[in-house]
Amino acid sequence: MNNDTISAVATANGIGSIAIIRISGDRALSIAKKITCKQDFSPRYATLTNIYDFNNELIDEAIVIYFKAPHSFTAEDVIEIQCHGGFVVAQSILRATISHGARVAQAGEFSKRAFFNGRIDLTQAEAIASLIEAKSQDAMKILSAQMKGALREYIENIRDEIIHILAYSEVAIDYAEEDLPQDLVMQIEAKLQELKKSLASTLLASRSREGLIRGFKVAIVGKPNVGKSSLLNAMLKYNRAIVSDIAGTTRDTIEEQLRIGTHLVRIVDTAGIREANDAIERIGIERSLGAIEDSDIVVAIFDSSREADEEDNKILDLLSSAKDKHKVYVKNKIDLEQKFFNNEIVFDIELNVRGSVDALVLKLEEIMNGSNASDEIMLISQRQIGAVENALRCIDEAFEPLKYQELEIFSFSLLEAIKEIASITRPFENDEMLEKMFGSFCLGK
Ligand SMILES: Nc1nc2c(ncn2[C@@H]2O[C@H](COP(=O)(O)OP(=O)(O)O)[C@@H](O)[C@H]2O)c(=O)[nH]1
Ligand SMILES: [Mg+2]
Repeated sequence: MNNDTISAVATANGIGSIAIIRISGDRALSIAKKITCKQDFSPRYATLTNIYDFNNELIDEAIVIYFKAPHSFTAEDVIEIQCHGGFVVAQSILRATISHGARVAQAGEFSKRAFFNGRIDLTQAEAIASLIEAKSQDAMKILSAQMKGALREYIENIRDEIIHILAYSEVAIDYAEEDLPQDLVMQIEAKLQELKKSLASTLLASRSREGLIRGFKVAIVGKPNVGKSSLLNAMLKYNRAIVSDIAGTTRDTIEEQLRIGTHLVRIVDTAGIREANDAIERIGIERSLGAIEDSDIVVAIFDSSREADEEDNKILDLLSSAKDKHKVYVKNKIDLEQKFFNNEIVFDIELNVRGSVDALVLKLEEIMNGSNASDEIMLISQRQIGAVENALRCIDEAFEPLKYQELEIFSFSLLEAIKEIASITRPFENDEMLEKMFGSFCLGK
């Protein structure tokens, strides 16, 4: 049990009608009594009470709720104070709790205590952290299911299945003269294939739905003067970027946020990609290439009023090397005389940016919705993805020794796979990783 008591303002820093201060630890209740001058609090009851500072001067009238250990988020004694919002009140109450012996919590420290006290596992902690930053309703659905333990259940189920197989192998090793019966070997092999398939499809689904969690990023790319900035402006419905017929007008990337359907999307207008002599333009072009790299969806625009040339082909090459991105090919300026012919391109959308861009917006929405596959199990962090990749490798390595009945090696590979899988929910020992993970949390969460 941690014997120091932590305190933090749990709500965002800004103007709002209420703010919440959270205190957790052995002294939470006694601090609450001191700052309210109350004799006691009943667990789970909301009490309207005055709050006083260290010199007994009134700070605010607030609601205090006592969550008695272990029935609280951290499994410790927790006090929540709902006071008036704004910049001053919550900070004054925080100071009062500190003057009575609490210490200011570090980022993520409440969640960290919840983890160490066994209230939540790491998938749940990560889901809470991501839920706070969720960019779409679909993301919210997945994350709230994971907060309730959906991913943990899936992962623990896989872990148990491997442990089960390991048990057979260990028994056979103990009775060294005997090989595993052939039909059992086949059953184990089939089971391992099944687990492998399940993990691989979760991995694939998670990768293609990455944008769902952190928000989709759309990069608009193309040669200079094809209408990229005009498209950004049309989507935003105001003139954000400078549009001109001078090639090379947009020299830097411009990023804006936009709501499409239920998604909050970051959309990036880029400098036109061409061979440039100008140093600044070249830097802009480098950034355009970076924007493709960072994006989930690339919108590639071509100007249909000009003849196709070598530079269009270069852009096509560039796009074909960006393999794991969704790509949308747009033919622009269809209001002008058509001179662009290139058999390699199958256009998804044809438009005149000065008219309506609704068709493109619909197409983007379709792609983003399509990323929301039916099953809701999804790995939501690089940490989780890395562990599943490692586990898959260990499972792969297990097939060969199984075939030749080298059971010690087989067991070793399974054990490694189990460790990797277990690390997703509750690693055995890895303080450094935990510090890093919880450090990225917000205060008071
Ligand atoms: N007629 C016509 N002109 C367009 C269309 N889209 C863009 N333009 C014009 O093409 C020029 C270049 O547009 P801009 O958006 O700056 O291109 P960017 O360099 O790709 O960002 C400007 O003069 C625009 O007004 C279109 O669909 N039809
Ligand atoms: Mg531009």
